[in-house]
Amino acid sequence: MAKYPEGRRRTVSPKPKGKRSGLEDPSCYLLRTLLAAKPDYVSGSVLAERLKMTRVAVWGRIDKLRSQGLEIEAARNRGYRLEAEPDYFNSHLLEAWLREKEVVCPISVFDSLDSTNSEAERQLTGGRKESFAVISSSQEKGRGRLGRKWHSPAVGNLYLSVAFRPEMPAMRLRLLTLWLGTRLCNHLRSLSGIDLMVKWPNDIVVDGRKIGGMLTEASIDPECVRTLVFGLGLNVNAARNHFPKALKETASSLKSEAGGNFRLHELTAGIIGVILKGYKECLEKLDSKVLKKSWQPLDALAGKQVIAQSGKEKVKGKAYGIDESGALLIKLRNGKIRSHFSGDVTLNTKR
Ligand code: BT5
Repeated sequence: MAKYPEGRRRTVSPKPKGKRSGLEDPSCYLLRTLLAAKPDYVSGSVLAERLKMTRVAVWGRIDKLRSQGLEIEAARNRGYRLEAEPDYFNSHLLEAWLREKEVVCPISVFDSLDSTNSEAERQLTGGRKESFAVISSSQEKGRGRLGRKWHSPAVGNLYLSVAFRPEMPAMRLRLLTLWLGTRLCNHLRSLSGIDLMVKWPNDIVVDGRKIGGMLTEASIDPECVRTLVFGLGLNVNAARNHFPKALKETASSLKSEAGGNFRLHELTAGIIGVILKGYKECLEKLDSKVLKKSWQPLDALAGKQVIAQSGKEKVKGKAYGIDESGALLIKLRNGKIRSHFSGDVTLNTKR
């Protein structure tokens, strides 16, 4: 449970951002009102007036939200206050945070799925047209690249996919993952204070431990990207003992690094905003020089001895940043620079 700070008494409750549209679910508006007042209480009569319902109906809504895991305190003569949010996704609270942050994106929220990327693909195949996001509190078949698994237990982590129909040249795909990697890394650095870095091509790491992984999947026809699913797995509130033995030394979470829980819904709404903005930038105006410049200060491999593997080919040398196509540059012993376009890179510790 991520707690909200303690409150005090205030007579006028601030209103949530923006007007309430007819389409907004009353529970979402109720939560937005509590969030806007944070850390103070909002009286039952103010809620009743704003939601245009009776105090008894407000109480009924609050009770339902409580049964979904939200800790809403009721105090005599003060009203209601959101105390804490659960470590699994609640669609009303996520919607409330998206609206608070003015992020517009339809979202499907699940307790459990095979894979959020697979669900996004199914919805695209089913004809869904506009961009949308899929979130699940856990995944049974979370996947990484090259048929690898993404460990996805229900422990307050983020498993997210955002689907687009971009009509963009296939060449831009590699740039998109790298660009979103830098945008997400910078965003998470500023809100967590952790020195996160990007590891080519799709990892978010700290001191060599992996905190997040990105998986971009697309249908291409023949030069143009038709549908695109950007998947992000981010270890948010997982504790060390939530990782299997094989990942204990190589994986970490925001919570383990920062030493405290993160509010999953607020964090997720911000991340979706960053992905939508970064995607638009990539589609409309991303210049590869700008990408190189953003990548450089975050590059976890820069100047390190690495082994890059693509299929059967192995290349050893010093990582030298990325080129304008997004390929990893490796300086060989003989001084020549090689571009590495796909596959894996590991640190070469035996030299
Ligand atoms: C990735 O693949 O890093 C991309 C992972 C993308 C996962 C998201 S979750 C939402 C969406 N839906 C999906 O089904 N997938 C996406 P790759 O570079 O291949 O790295 C996979 C490797 O990371 C594994 O072989 C493990 O070594 C390691 N790993 C697996 N789970 C991990 C975790 N939770 N934290 C840290 N490392 C992990």
